[in-house]
This record gives sequence, C-alpha cells and structure tokens, in this order.
Amino acid sequence: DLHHHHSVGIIGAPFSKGQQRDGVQSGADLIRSAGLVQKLKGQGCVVKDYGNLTFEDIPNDEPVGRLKTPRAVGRANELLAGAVQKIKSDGNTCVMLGGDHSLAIGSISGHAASRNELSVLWVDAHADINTPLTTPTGNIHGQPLSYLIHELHSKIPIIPNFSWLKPCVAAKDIVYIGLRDLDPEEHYIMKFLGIKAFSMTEVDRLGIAKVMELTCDHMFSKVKKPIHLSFDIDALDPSVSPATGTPVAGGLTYREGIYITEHICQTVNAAVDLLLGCFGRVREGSHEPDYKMPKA
Ligand code: B3U
Ligand code: MN
Ligand code: MN
Repeated sequence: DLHHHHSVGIIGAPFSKGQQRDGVQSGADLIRSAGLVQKLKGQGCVVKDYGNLTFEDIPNDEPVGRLKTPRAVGRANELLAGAVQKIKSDGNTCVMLGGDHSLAIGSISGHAASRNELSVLWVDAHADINTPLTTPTGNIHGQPLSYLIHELHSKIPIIPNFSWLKPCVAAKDIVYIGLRDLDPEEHYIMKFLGIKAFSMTEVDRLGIAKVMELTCDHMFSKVKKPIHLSFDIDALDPSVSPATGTPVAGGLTYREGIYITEHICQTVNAAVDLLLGCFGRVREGSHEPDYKMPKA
C-alpha cells in the first residue's frame, strides 16, 4: 500500500566500507539537502527523519579471506537492522538512505524481522550476489544478497560481527531489474537458484511497462508479501547518475570538475524523484478529489 498520507520514517546510513571509494557515505545528507523531507511532506506524507546512524571506527579490521573490512560492515548492518525494526514498530514505511549497497544486509534483515516474509526488488547494474568465496574484489557491496538468501546459507562461512544475521529471503521472492555487469560466478548462482531477472536486454526487448507487469506477476504469484525495494543508483544510466563513473587518467580540468558536480546534483535529484514515485507521485499530475474550479 504505497500511497499518500503514509507515515514515512527516514534513516541515514553514512557508511562506505562495503567498497573502497570515498563519497558514498555522503549520499543520505545530499539527498536530504536536495529536499526529500519537504517534498514528501508536500505530497501528503507524514515524515519523521530519524537522522543518521553513527558508526564507530573498528580498529584492526583485517581482511578475513578475501573480505575487506568485514567487522565494520557486520557491525554497521547490525545497528541498521535494529534501527529499521524500531522505525517499523513506530508504524512507518522505512526509507534507508545509504551509503553503499552492503547496507542492504541490515535494511532487509530489519524489515524481515518486523514483517516476516518479504519480496525483494533489486534494481541494479550488478547482481550483488557473490559469496565471500566467489567475490573477485572482496568488497561486501557486491555480496549482500548471498548473505540474505536461505538457499545460499551453507555457502557462507563464519564472519566476525555477522553472527546476528539470519538468512531471511527466498530465491523465488527476488526480482532483479537493470542487470548488465555480472561476474561469471554470480551468473551461475542466479541461474542455479532460478532468480527472476530482467537484465537491460529484457528492458530493451520488452519495455519497462511490460517488465514491471511481469515483475509484479512474479512477486504476487502466491501470497502478497511486502516489497523491499533496493535501488542502487548505478542502475540508472551514467548519463543520469554519473556518480558511478570511472576516474579519468590525466587529471580533471576545472570545467570537467564543474561538469561532474552538475551531474552529481542530477544524481541526487534523480534519487529524490525515485523516492517521490514510491509515495504516490505520478507524472501525469494529480488533484484533490473534491477540487472545484474557480468560477469566472
Ligand atoms: N561484481 C563485482 C563488482 C561490483 C558489484 N557491485 C558493484 N560492483 N557496485 C564485485 O565486486 O562483486
Ligand atoms: Mn550496482
Ligand atoms: Mn548494488
């Protein structure tokens, strides 16, 4: 029931240790300063901003196998899962603003703890389903789904600060949209588990309207479970969200720098617009049911 006059609880998670680049930890505050709260209120939502989580520094967070900063990621997600549960128990729809995509572990766990079974709609260029043993990079932002899926439980080794985590999503309850960059191991896992996926090929072939129709057919085939939407901004084309671009060798000119900041601003605005869509905004416009036109 994603509609207006909804209570929305917003939680920011300024966390970036699921990957190695700087910047993503600022996402929550940038989205706020682009006006998310005011715009949600403007479309009739009751909004409570729970602020940002604070993550303590974890010293001696040495790699475990290939995993980078596992203790920090485990602890951050434990905190986040608790915060999400609190926001849900206050009666809200919870919006978690990241932060890198390793935070899906805590967000989905927290939601599952308060709502039992969930469907997960994962909109991303990547499948984020590497296990700690298949990851080519060691970055946990490329792995969150493997930690959450029941069917992969036996493939996940013991990791420090992850003992609180229980798998909570069934493979059949996941739908991907936007995939275009999978590791071979991820492609194997996805096919092996039979996870429903609309890669960019399907988006091109079917169009987004049909993809969404089929996505809902799949998710609502039996019981209607609540949907957890996990939206990686890199699902959008880099011409819309260039914050995912690769660094250019040789140094940026001033004009190139300005060009990038203009696009980062667009990324933030695109993120706000996506969230407004979740809470009832339709682009054709809308009006109150009892609206009366002024008489001349
Ligand atoms: N699949 C690769 C790359 C990657 C995943 N997610 C992002 N990049 N953003 C990995 O590291 O697991
Ligand atoms: Mn991605
Ligand atoms: Mn992702």
